[in-house]
Amino acid sequence: MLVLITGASAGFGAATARLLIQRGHRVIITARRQQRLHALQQELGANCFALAFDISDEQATSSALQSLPPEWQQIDLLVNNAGLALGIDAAQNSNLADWKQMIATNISGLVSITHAVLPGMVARNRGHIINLGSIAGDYPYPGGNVYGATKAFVKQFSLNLRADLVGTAVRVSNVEPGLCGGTEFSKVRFHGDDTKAAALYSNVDYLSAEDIAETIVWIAERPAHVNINRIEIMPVAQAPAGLTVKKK
Ligand code: 8X3
Repeated sequence: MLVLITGASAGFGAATARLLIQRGHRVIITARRQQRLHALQQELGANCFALAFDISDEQATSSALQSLPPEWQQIDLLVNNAGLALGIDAAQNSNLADWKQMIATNISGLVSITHAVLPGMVARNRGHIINLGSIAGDYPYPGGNVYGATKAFVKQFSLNLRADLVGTAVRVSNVEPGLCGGTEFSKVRFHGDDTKAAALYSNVDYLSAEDIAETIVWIAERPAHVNINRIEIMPVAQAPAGLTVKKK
């Protein structure tokens, strides 16, 4: 299987690349950070190809895909992992630039690369798109505002793709992780404030990037007639939030 993973320089993306390579697949790793990608490519060897571009830049995405050598072009699995949360303040205190950046990456970037890769999958009648959603797209929580809304988009986009692709062999899945630690996600969300990140993640048995990588690979390796539409995964220590009532 030839796989393209976005946001592969760290976290879920890098863990998924490692596991897929171990299992004998070929993997194109993509991200903005060229040096990090290069180091991972060196670690993973000849079955790994590094392609650096910014997924929020539509032109850069298109040029990068077109620059792939012919033997790396027929992508069987697209893992739309690139995405970020920025801030956890109430909407009224949030930064508009953060909101726009989440929309640019989590929605526009994901949509652009999907639009570029999908026609080839349909023409070959072979392919799978695995999107990284979030439980934040299923359940509201304070400070989840635009981040959760971008992930709700990803969930519905995934299901709508299924509607359009029925009758083809192309599969679409949405992976919806809950609290996951040990990745750069929290550092980015809190703009590098490790104290705030530690307050949320300390003393919790959170999910690891490897837990999510295993789920992605399991979904990809189901028999060709099986489509996992969406899968929601939380650490045992987390539960869907209850509704809030503010007493007078
Ligand atoms: C991130 C999961 O629990 O921080 O997508 O919203 S959570």
